[in-house]
Amino acid sequence: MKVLLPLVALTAVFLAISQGSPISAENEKVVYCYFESWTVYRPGNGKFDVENIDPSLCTHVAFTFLGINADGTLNILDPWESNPDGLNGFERLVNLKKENSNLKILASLGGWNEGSLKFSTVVADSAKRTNLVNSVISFLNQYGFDGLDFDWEYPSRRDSENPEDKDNFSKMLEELKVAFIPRGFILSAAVNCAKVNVDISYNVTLLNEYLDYVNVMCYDFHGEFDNYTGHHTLLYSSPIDTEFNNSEWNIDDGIKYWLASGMDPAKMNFGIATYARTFTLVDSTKSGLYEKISGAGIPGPYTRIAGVLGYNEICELYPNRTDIFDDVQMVPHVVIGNQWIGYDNEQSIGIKVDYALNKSLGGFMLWSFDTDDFTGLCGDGTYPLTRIIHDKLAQRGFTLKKN
Ligand SMILES: *[C@@H]1O[C@H](CO)[C@@H](O)[C@H](O)[C@H]1NC(C)=O
Ligand SMILES: *[C@@H]1O[C@H](CO)[C@@H](O)[C@H](O)[C@H]1NC(C)=O
Ligand SMILES: *[C@@H]1O[C@H](CO)[C@@H](O)[C@H](O)[C@H]1NC(C)=O
Ligand SMILES: *[C@@H]1O[C@H](CO)[C@@H](O)[C@H](O)[C@H]1NC(C)=O
Ligand SMILES: *[C@@H]1O[C@H](CO)[C@@H](O)[C@H](O)[C@H]1NC(C)=O
Ligand SMILES: CC(=O)N[C@H]1CO[C@H](CO)[C@@H](O)[C@@H]1O
Repeated sequence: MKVLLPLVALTAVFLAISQGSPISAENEKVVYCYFESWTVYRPGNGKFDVENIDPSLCTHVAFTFLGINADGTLNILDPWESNPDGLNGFERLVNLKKENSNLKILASLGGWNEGSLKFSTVVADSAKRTNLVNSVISFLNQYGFDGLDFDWEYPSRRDSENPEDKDNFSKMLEELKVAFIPRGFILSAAVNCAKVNVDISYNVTLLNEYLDYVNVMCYDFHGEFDNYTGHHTLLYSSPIDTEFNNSEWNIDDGIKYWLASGMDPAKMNFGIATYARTFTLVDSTKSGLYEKISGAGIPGPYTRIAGVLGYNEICELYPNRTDIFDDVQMVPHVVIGNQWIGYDNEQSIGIKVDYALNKSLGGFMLWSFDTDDFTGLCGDGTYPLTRIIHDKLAQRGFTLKKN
């Protein structure tokens, strides 16, 4: 297989496919759902498996995560969950297409735990890049997936501060795209939302050229990794953010910067979080923003990670909670004893959906639908948060993208 086409040929291929371009019609929107494969090991009501996915609620489902080996080949991180001699997760996932022929199934490579350095090493080396392209193509063909989602967190950051990551990542995506075009595979990436991080990690012009979608991770702005309370999905900054020199540390500034940098709005999926970031307050009577914390909030029964709670855990643990809605940041939090819980409810998701539609974005990404109330135990039906997206789309005259 010849991977490296000259640029002229690449341009010609792009022109040739512009007719069947993956970009949605104006009134069609994407709902791109991430499936966290490790949720099959969650206990009790939190256990989420492939069959819990409602394929009618998504246009795309991405399996998370595949890893990467030092030579650039793919690494199946949990062969027991994925393979036919175990739980056969890949095949069962692809079988969802039988229930919704419009559904596309992608495999997501990377994620937080895979780190940054391994990717930095692979994309810097032409032979390793070729290994990755070949390994991805053979994986997609073998399991019947429709494409790859590249989730490198993050080029030129964390355990790799190599400034060349950014350009090498573009090169990697170009080579994947060239190999994908004749095969009809989809190429997306999950990207950081924060304005100050965009130029460090991404050449937006080139990402816009090579990617079918960018899934903008509009979350994790604050968390127990700070030493104070803050909302992780704040849409806008409030005056106190300005006081703490965080006036551009919010979703709105990030989305506007992606757009100003040249990303086609039709390719952007606005990331909606169905989980909270939580804190333990030093003094439960001091529960505003930027108040002292002693650490992460207590873990939930299903996600079992300090500092995080799924919406399903919040609504089950605290059915009588009172949301405190910040009318400037446009997000709710609850305070229960010394626990400070910043999350999204039906109101704040509705506002975010309107925001994204007002900006003509191509659709929405969900991280993740296994922490929505997928069982409907909390009394608002199954997937109450995900359904807000669908209700809003219908109200405003949009339909789901036809793949
Ligand atoms: C992106 O890459 C192109 C082509 O290499 C280059 O001309 C441009 O300056 C780069 N932009 C940024 C912001 O790095
Ligand atoms: C914000 O930045 C200004 C100017 O650099 C500095 O004087 C001030 O201490 C900073 N405030 C906080 C809360 O960090
Ligand atoms: C957090 O840490 C910074 C730097 O050590 C300090 O200036 C600030 O006062 C701390 N904030 C809180 C709320 O404890
Ligand atoms: C929530 O309120 C209902 C109705 O008032 C009550 O029956 C229930 O015990 C409360 N649940 C909790 C966990 O406080
Ligand atoms: C979206 O646009 C409508 C109509 O202009 C406006 O009323 C609404 O406030 C906007 N919402 C957001 C979140 O931008
Ligand atoms: C294709 C490309 O841009 N390759 C560069 C990747 O990074 C290394 C250094 O880490 C450069 O030497 C390459 O030119």
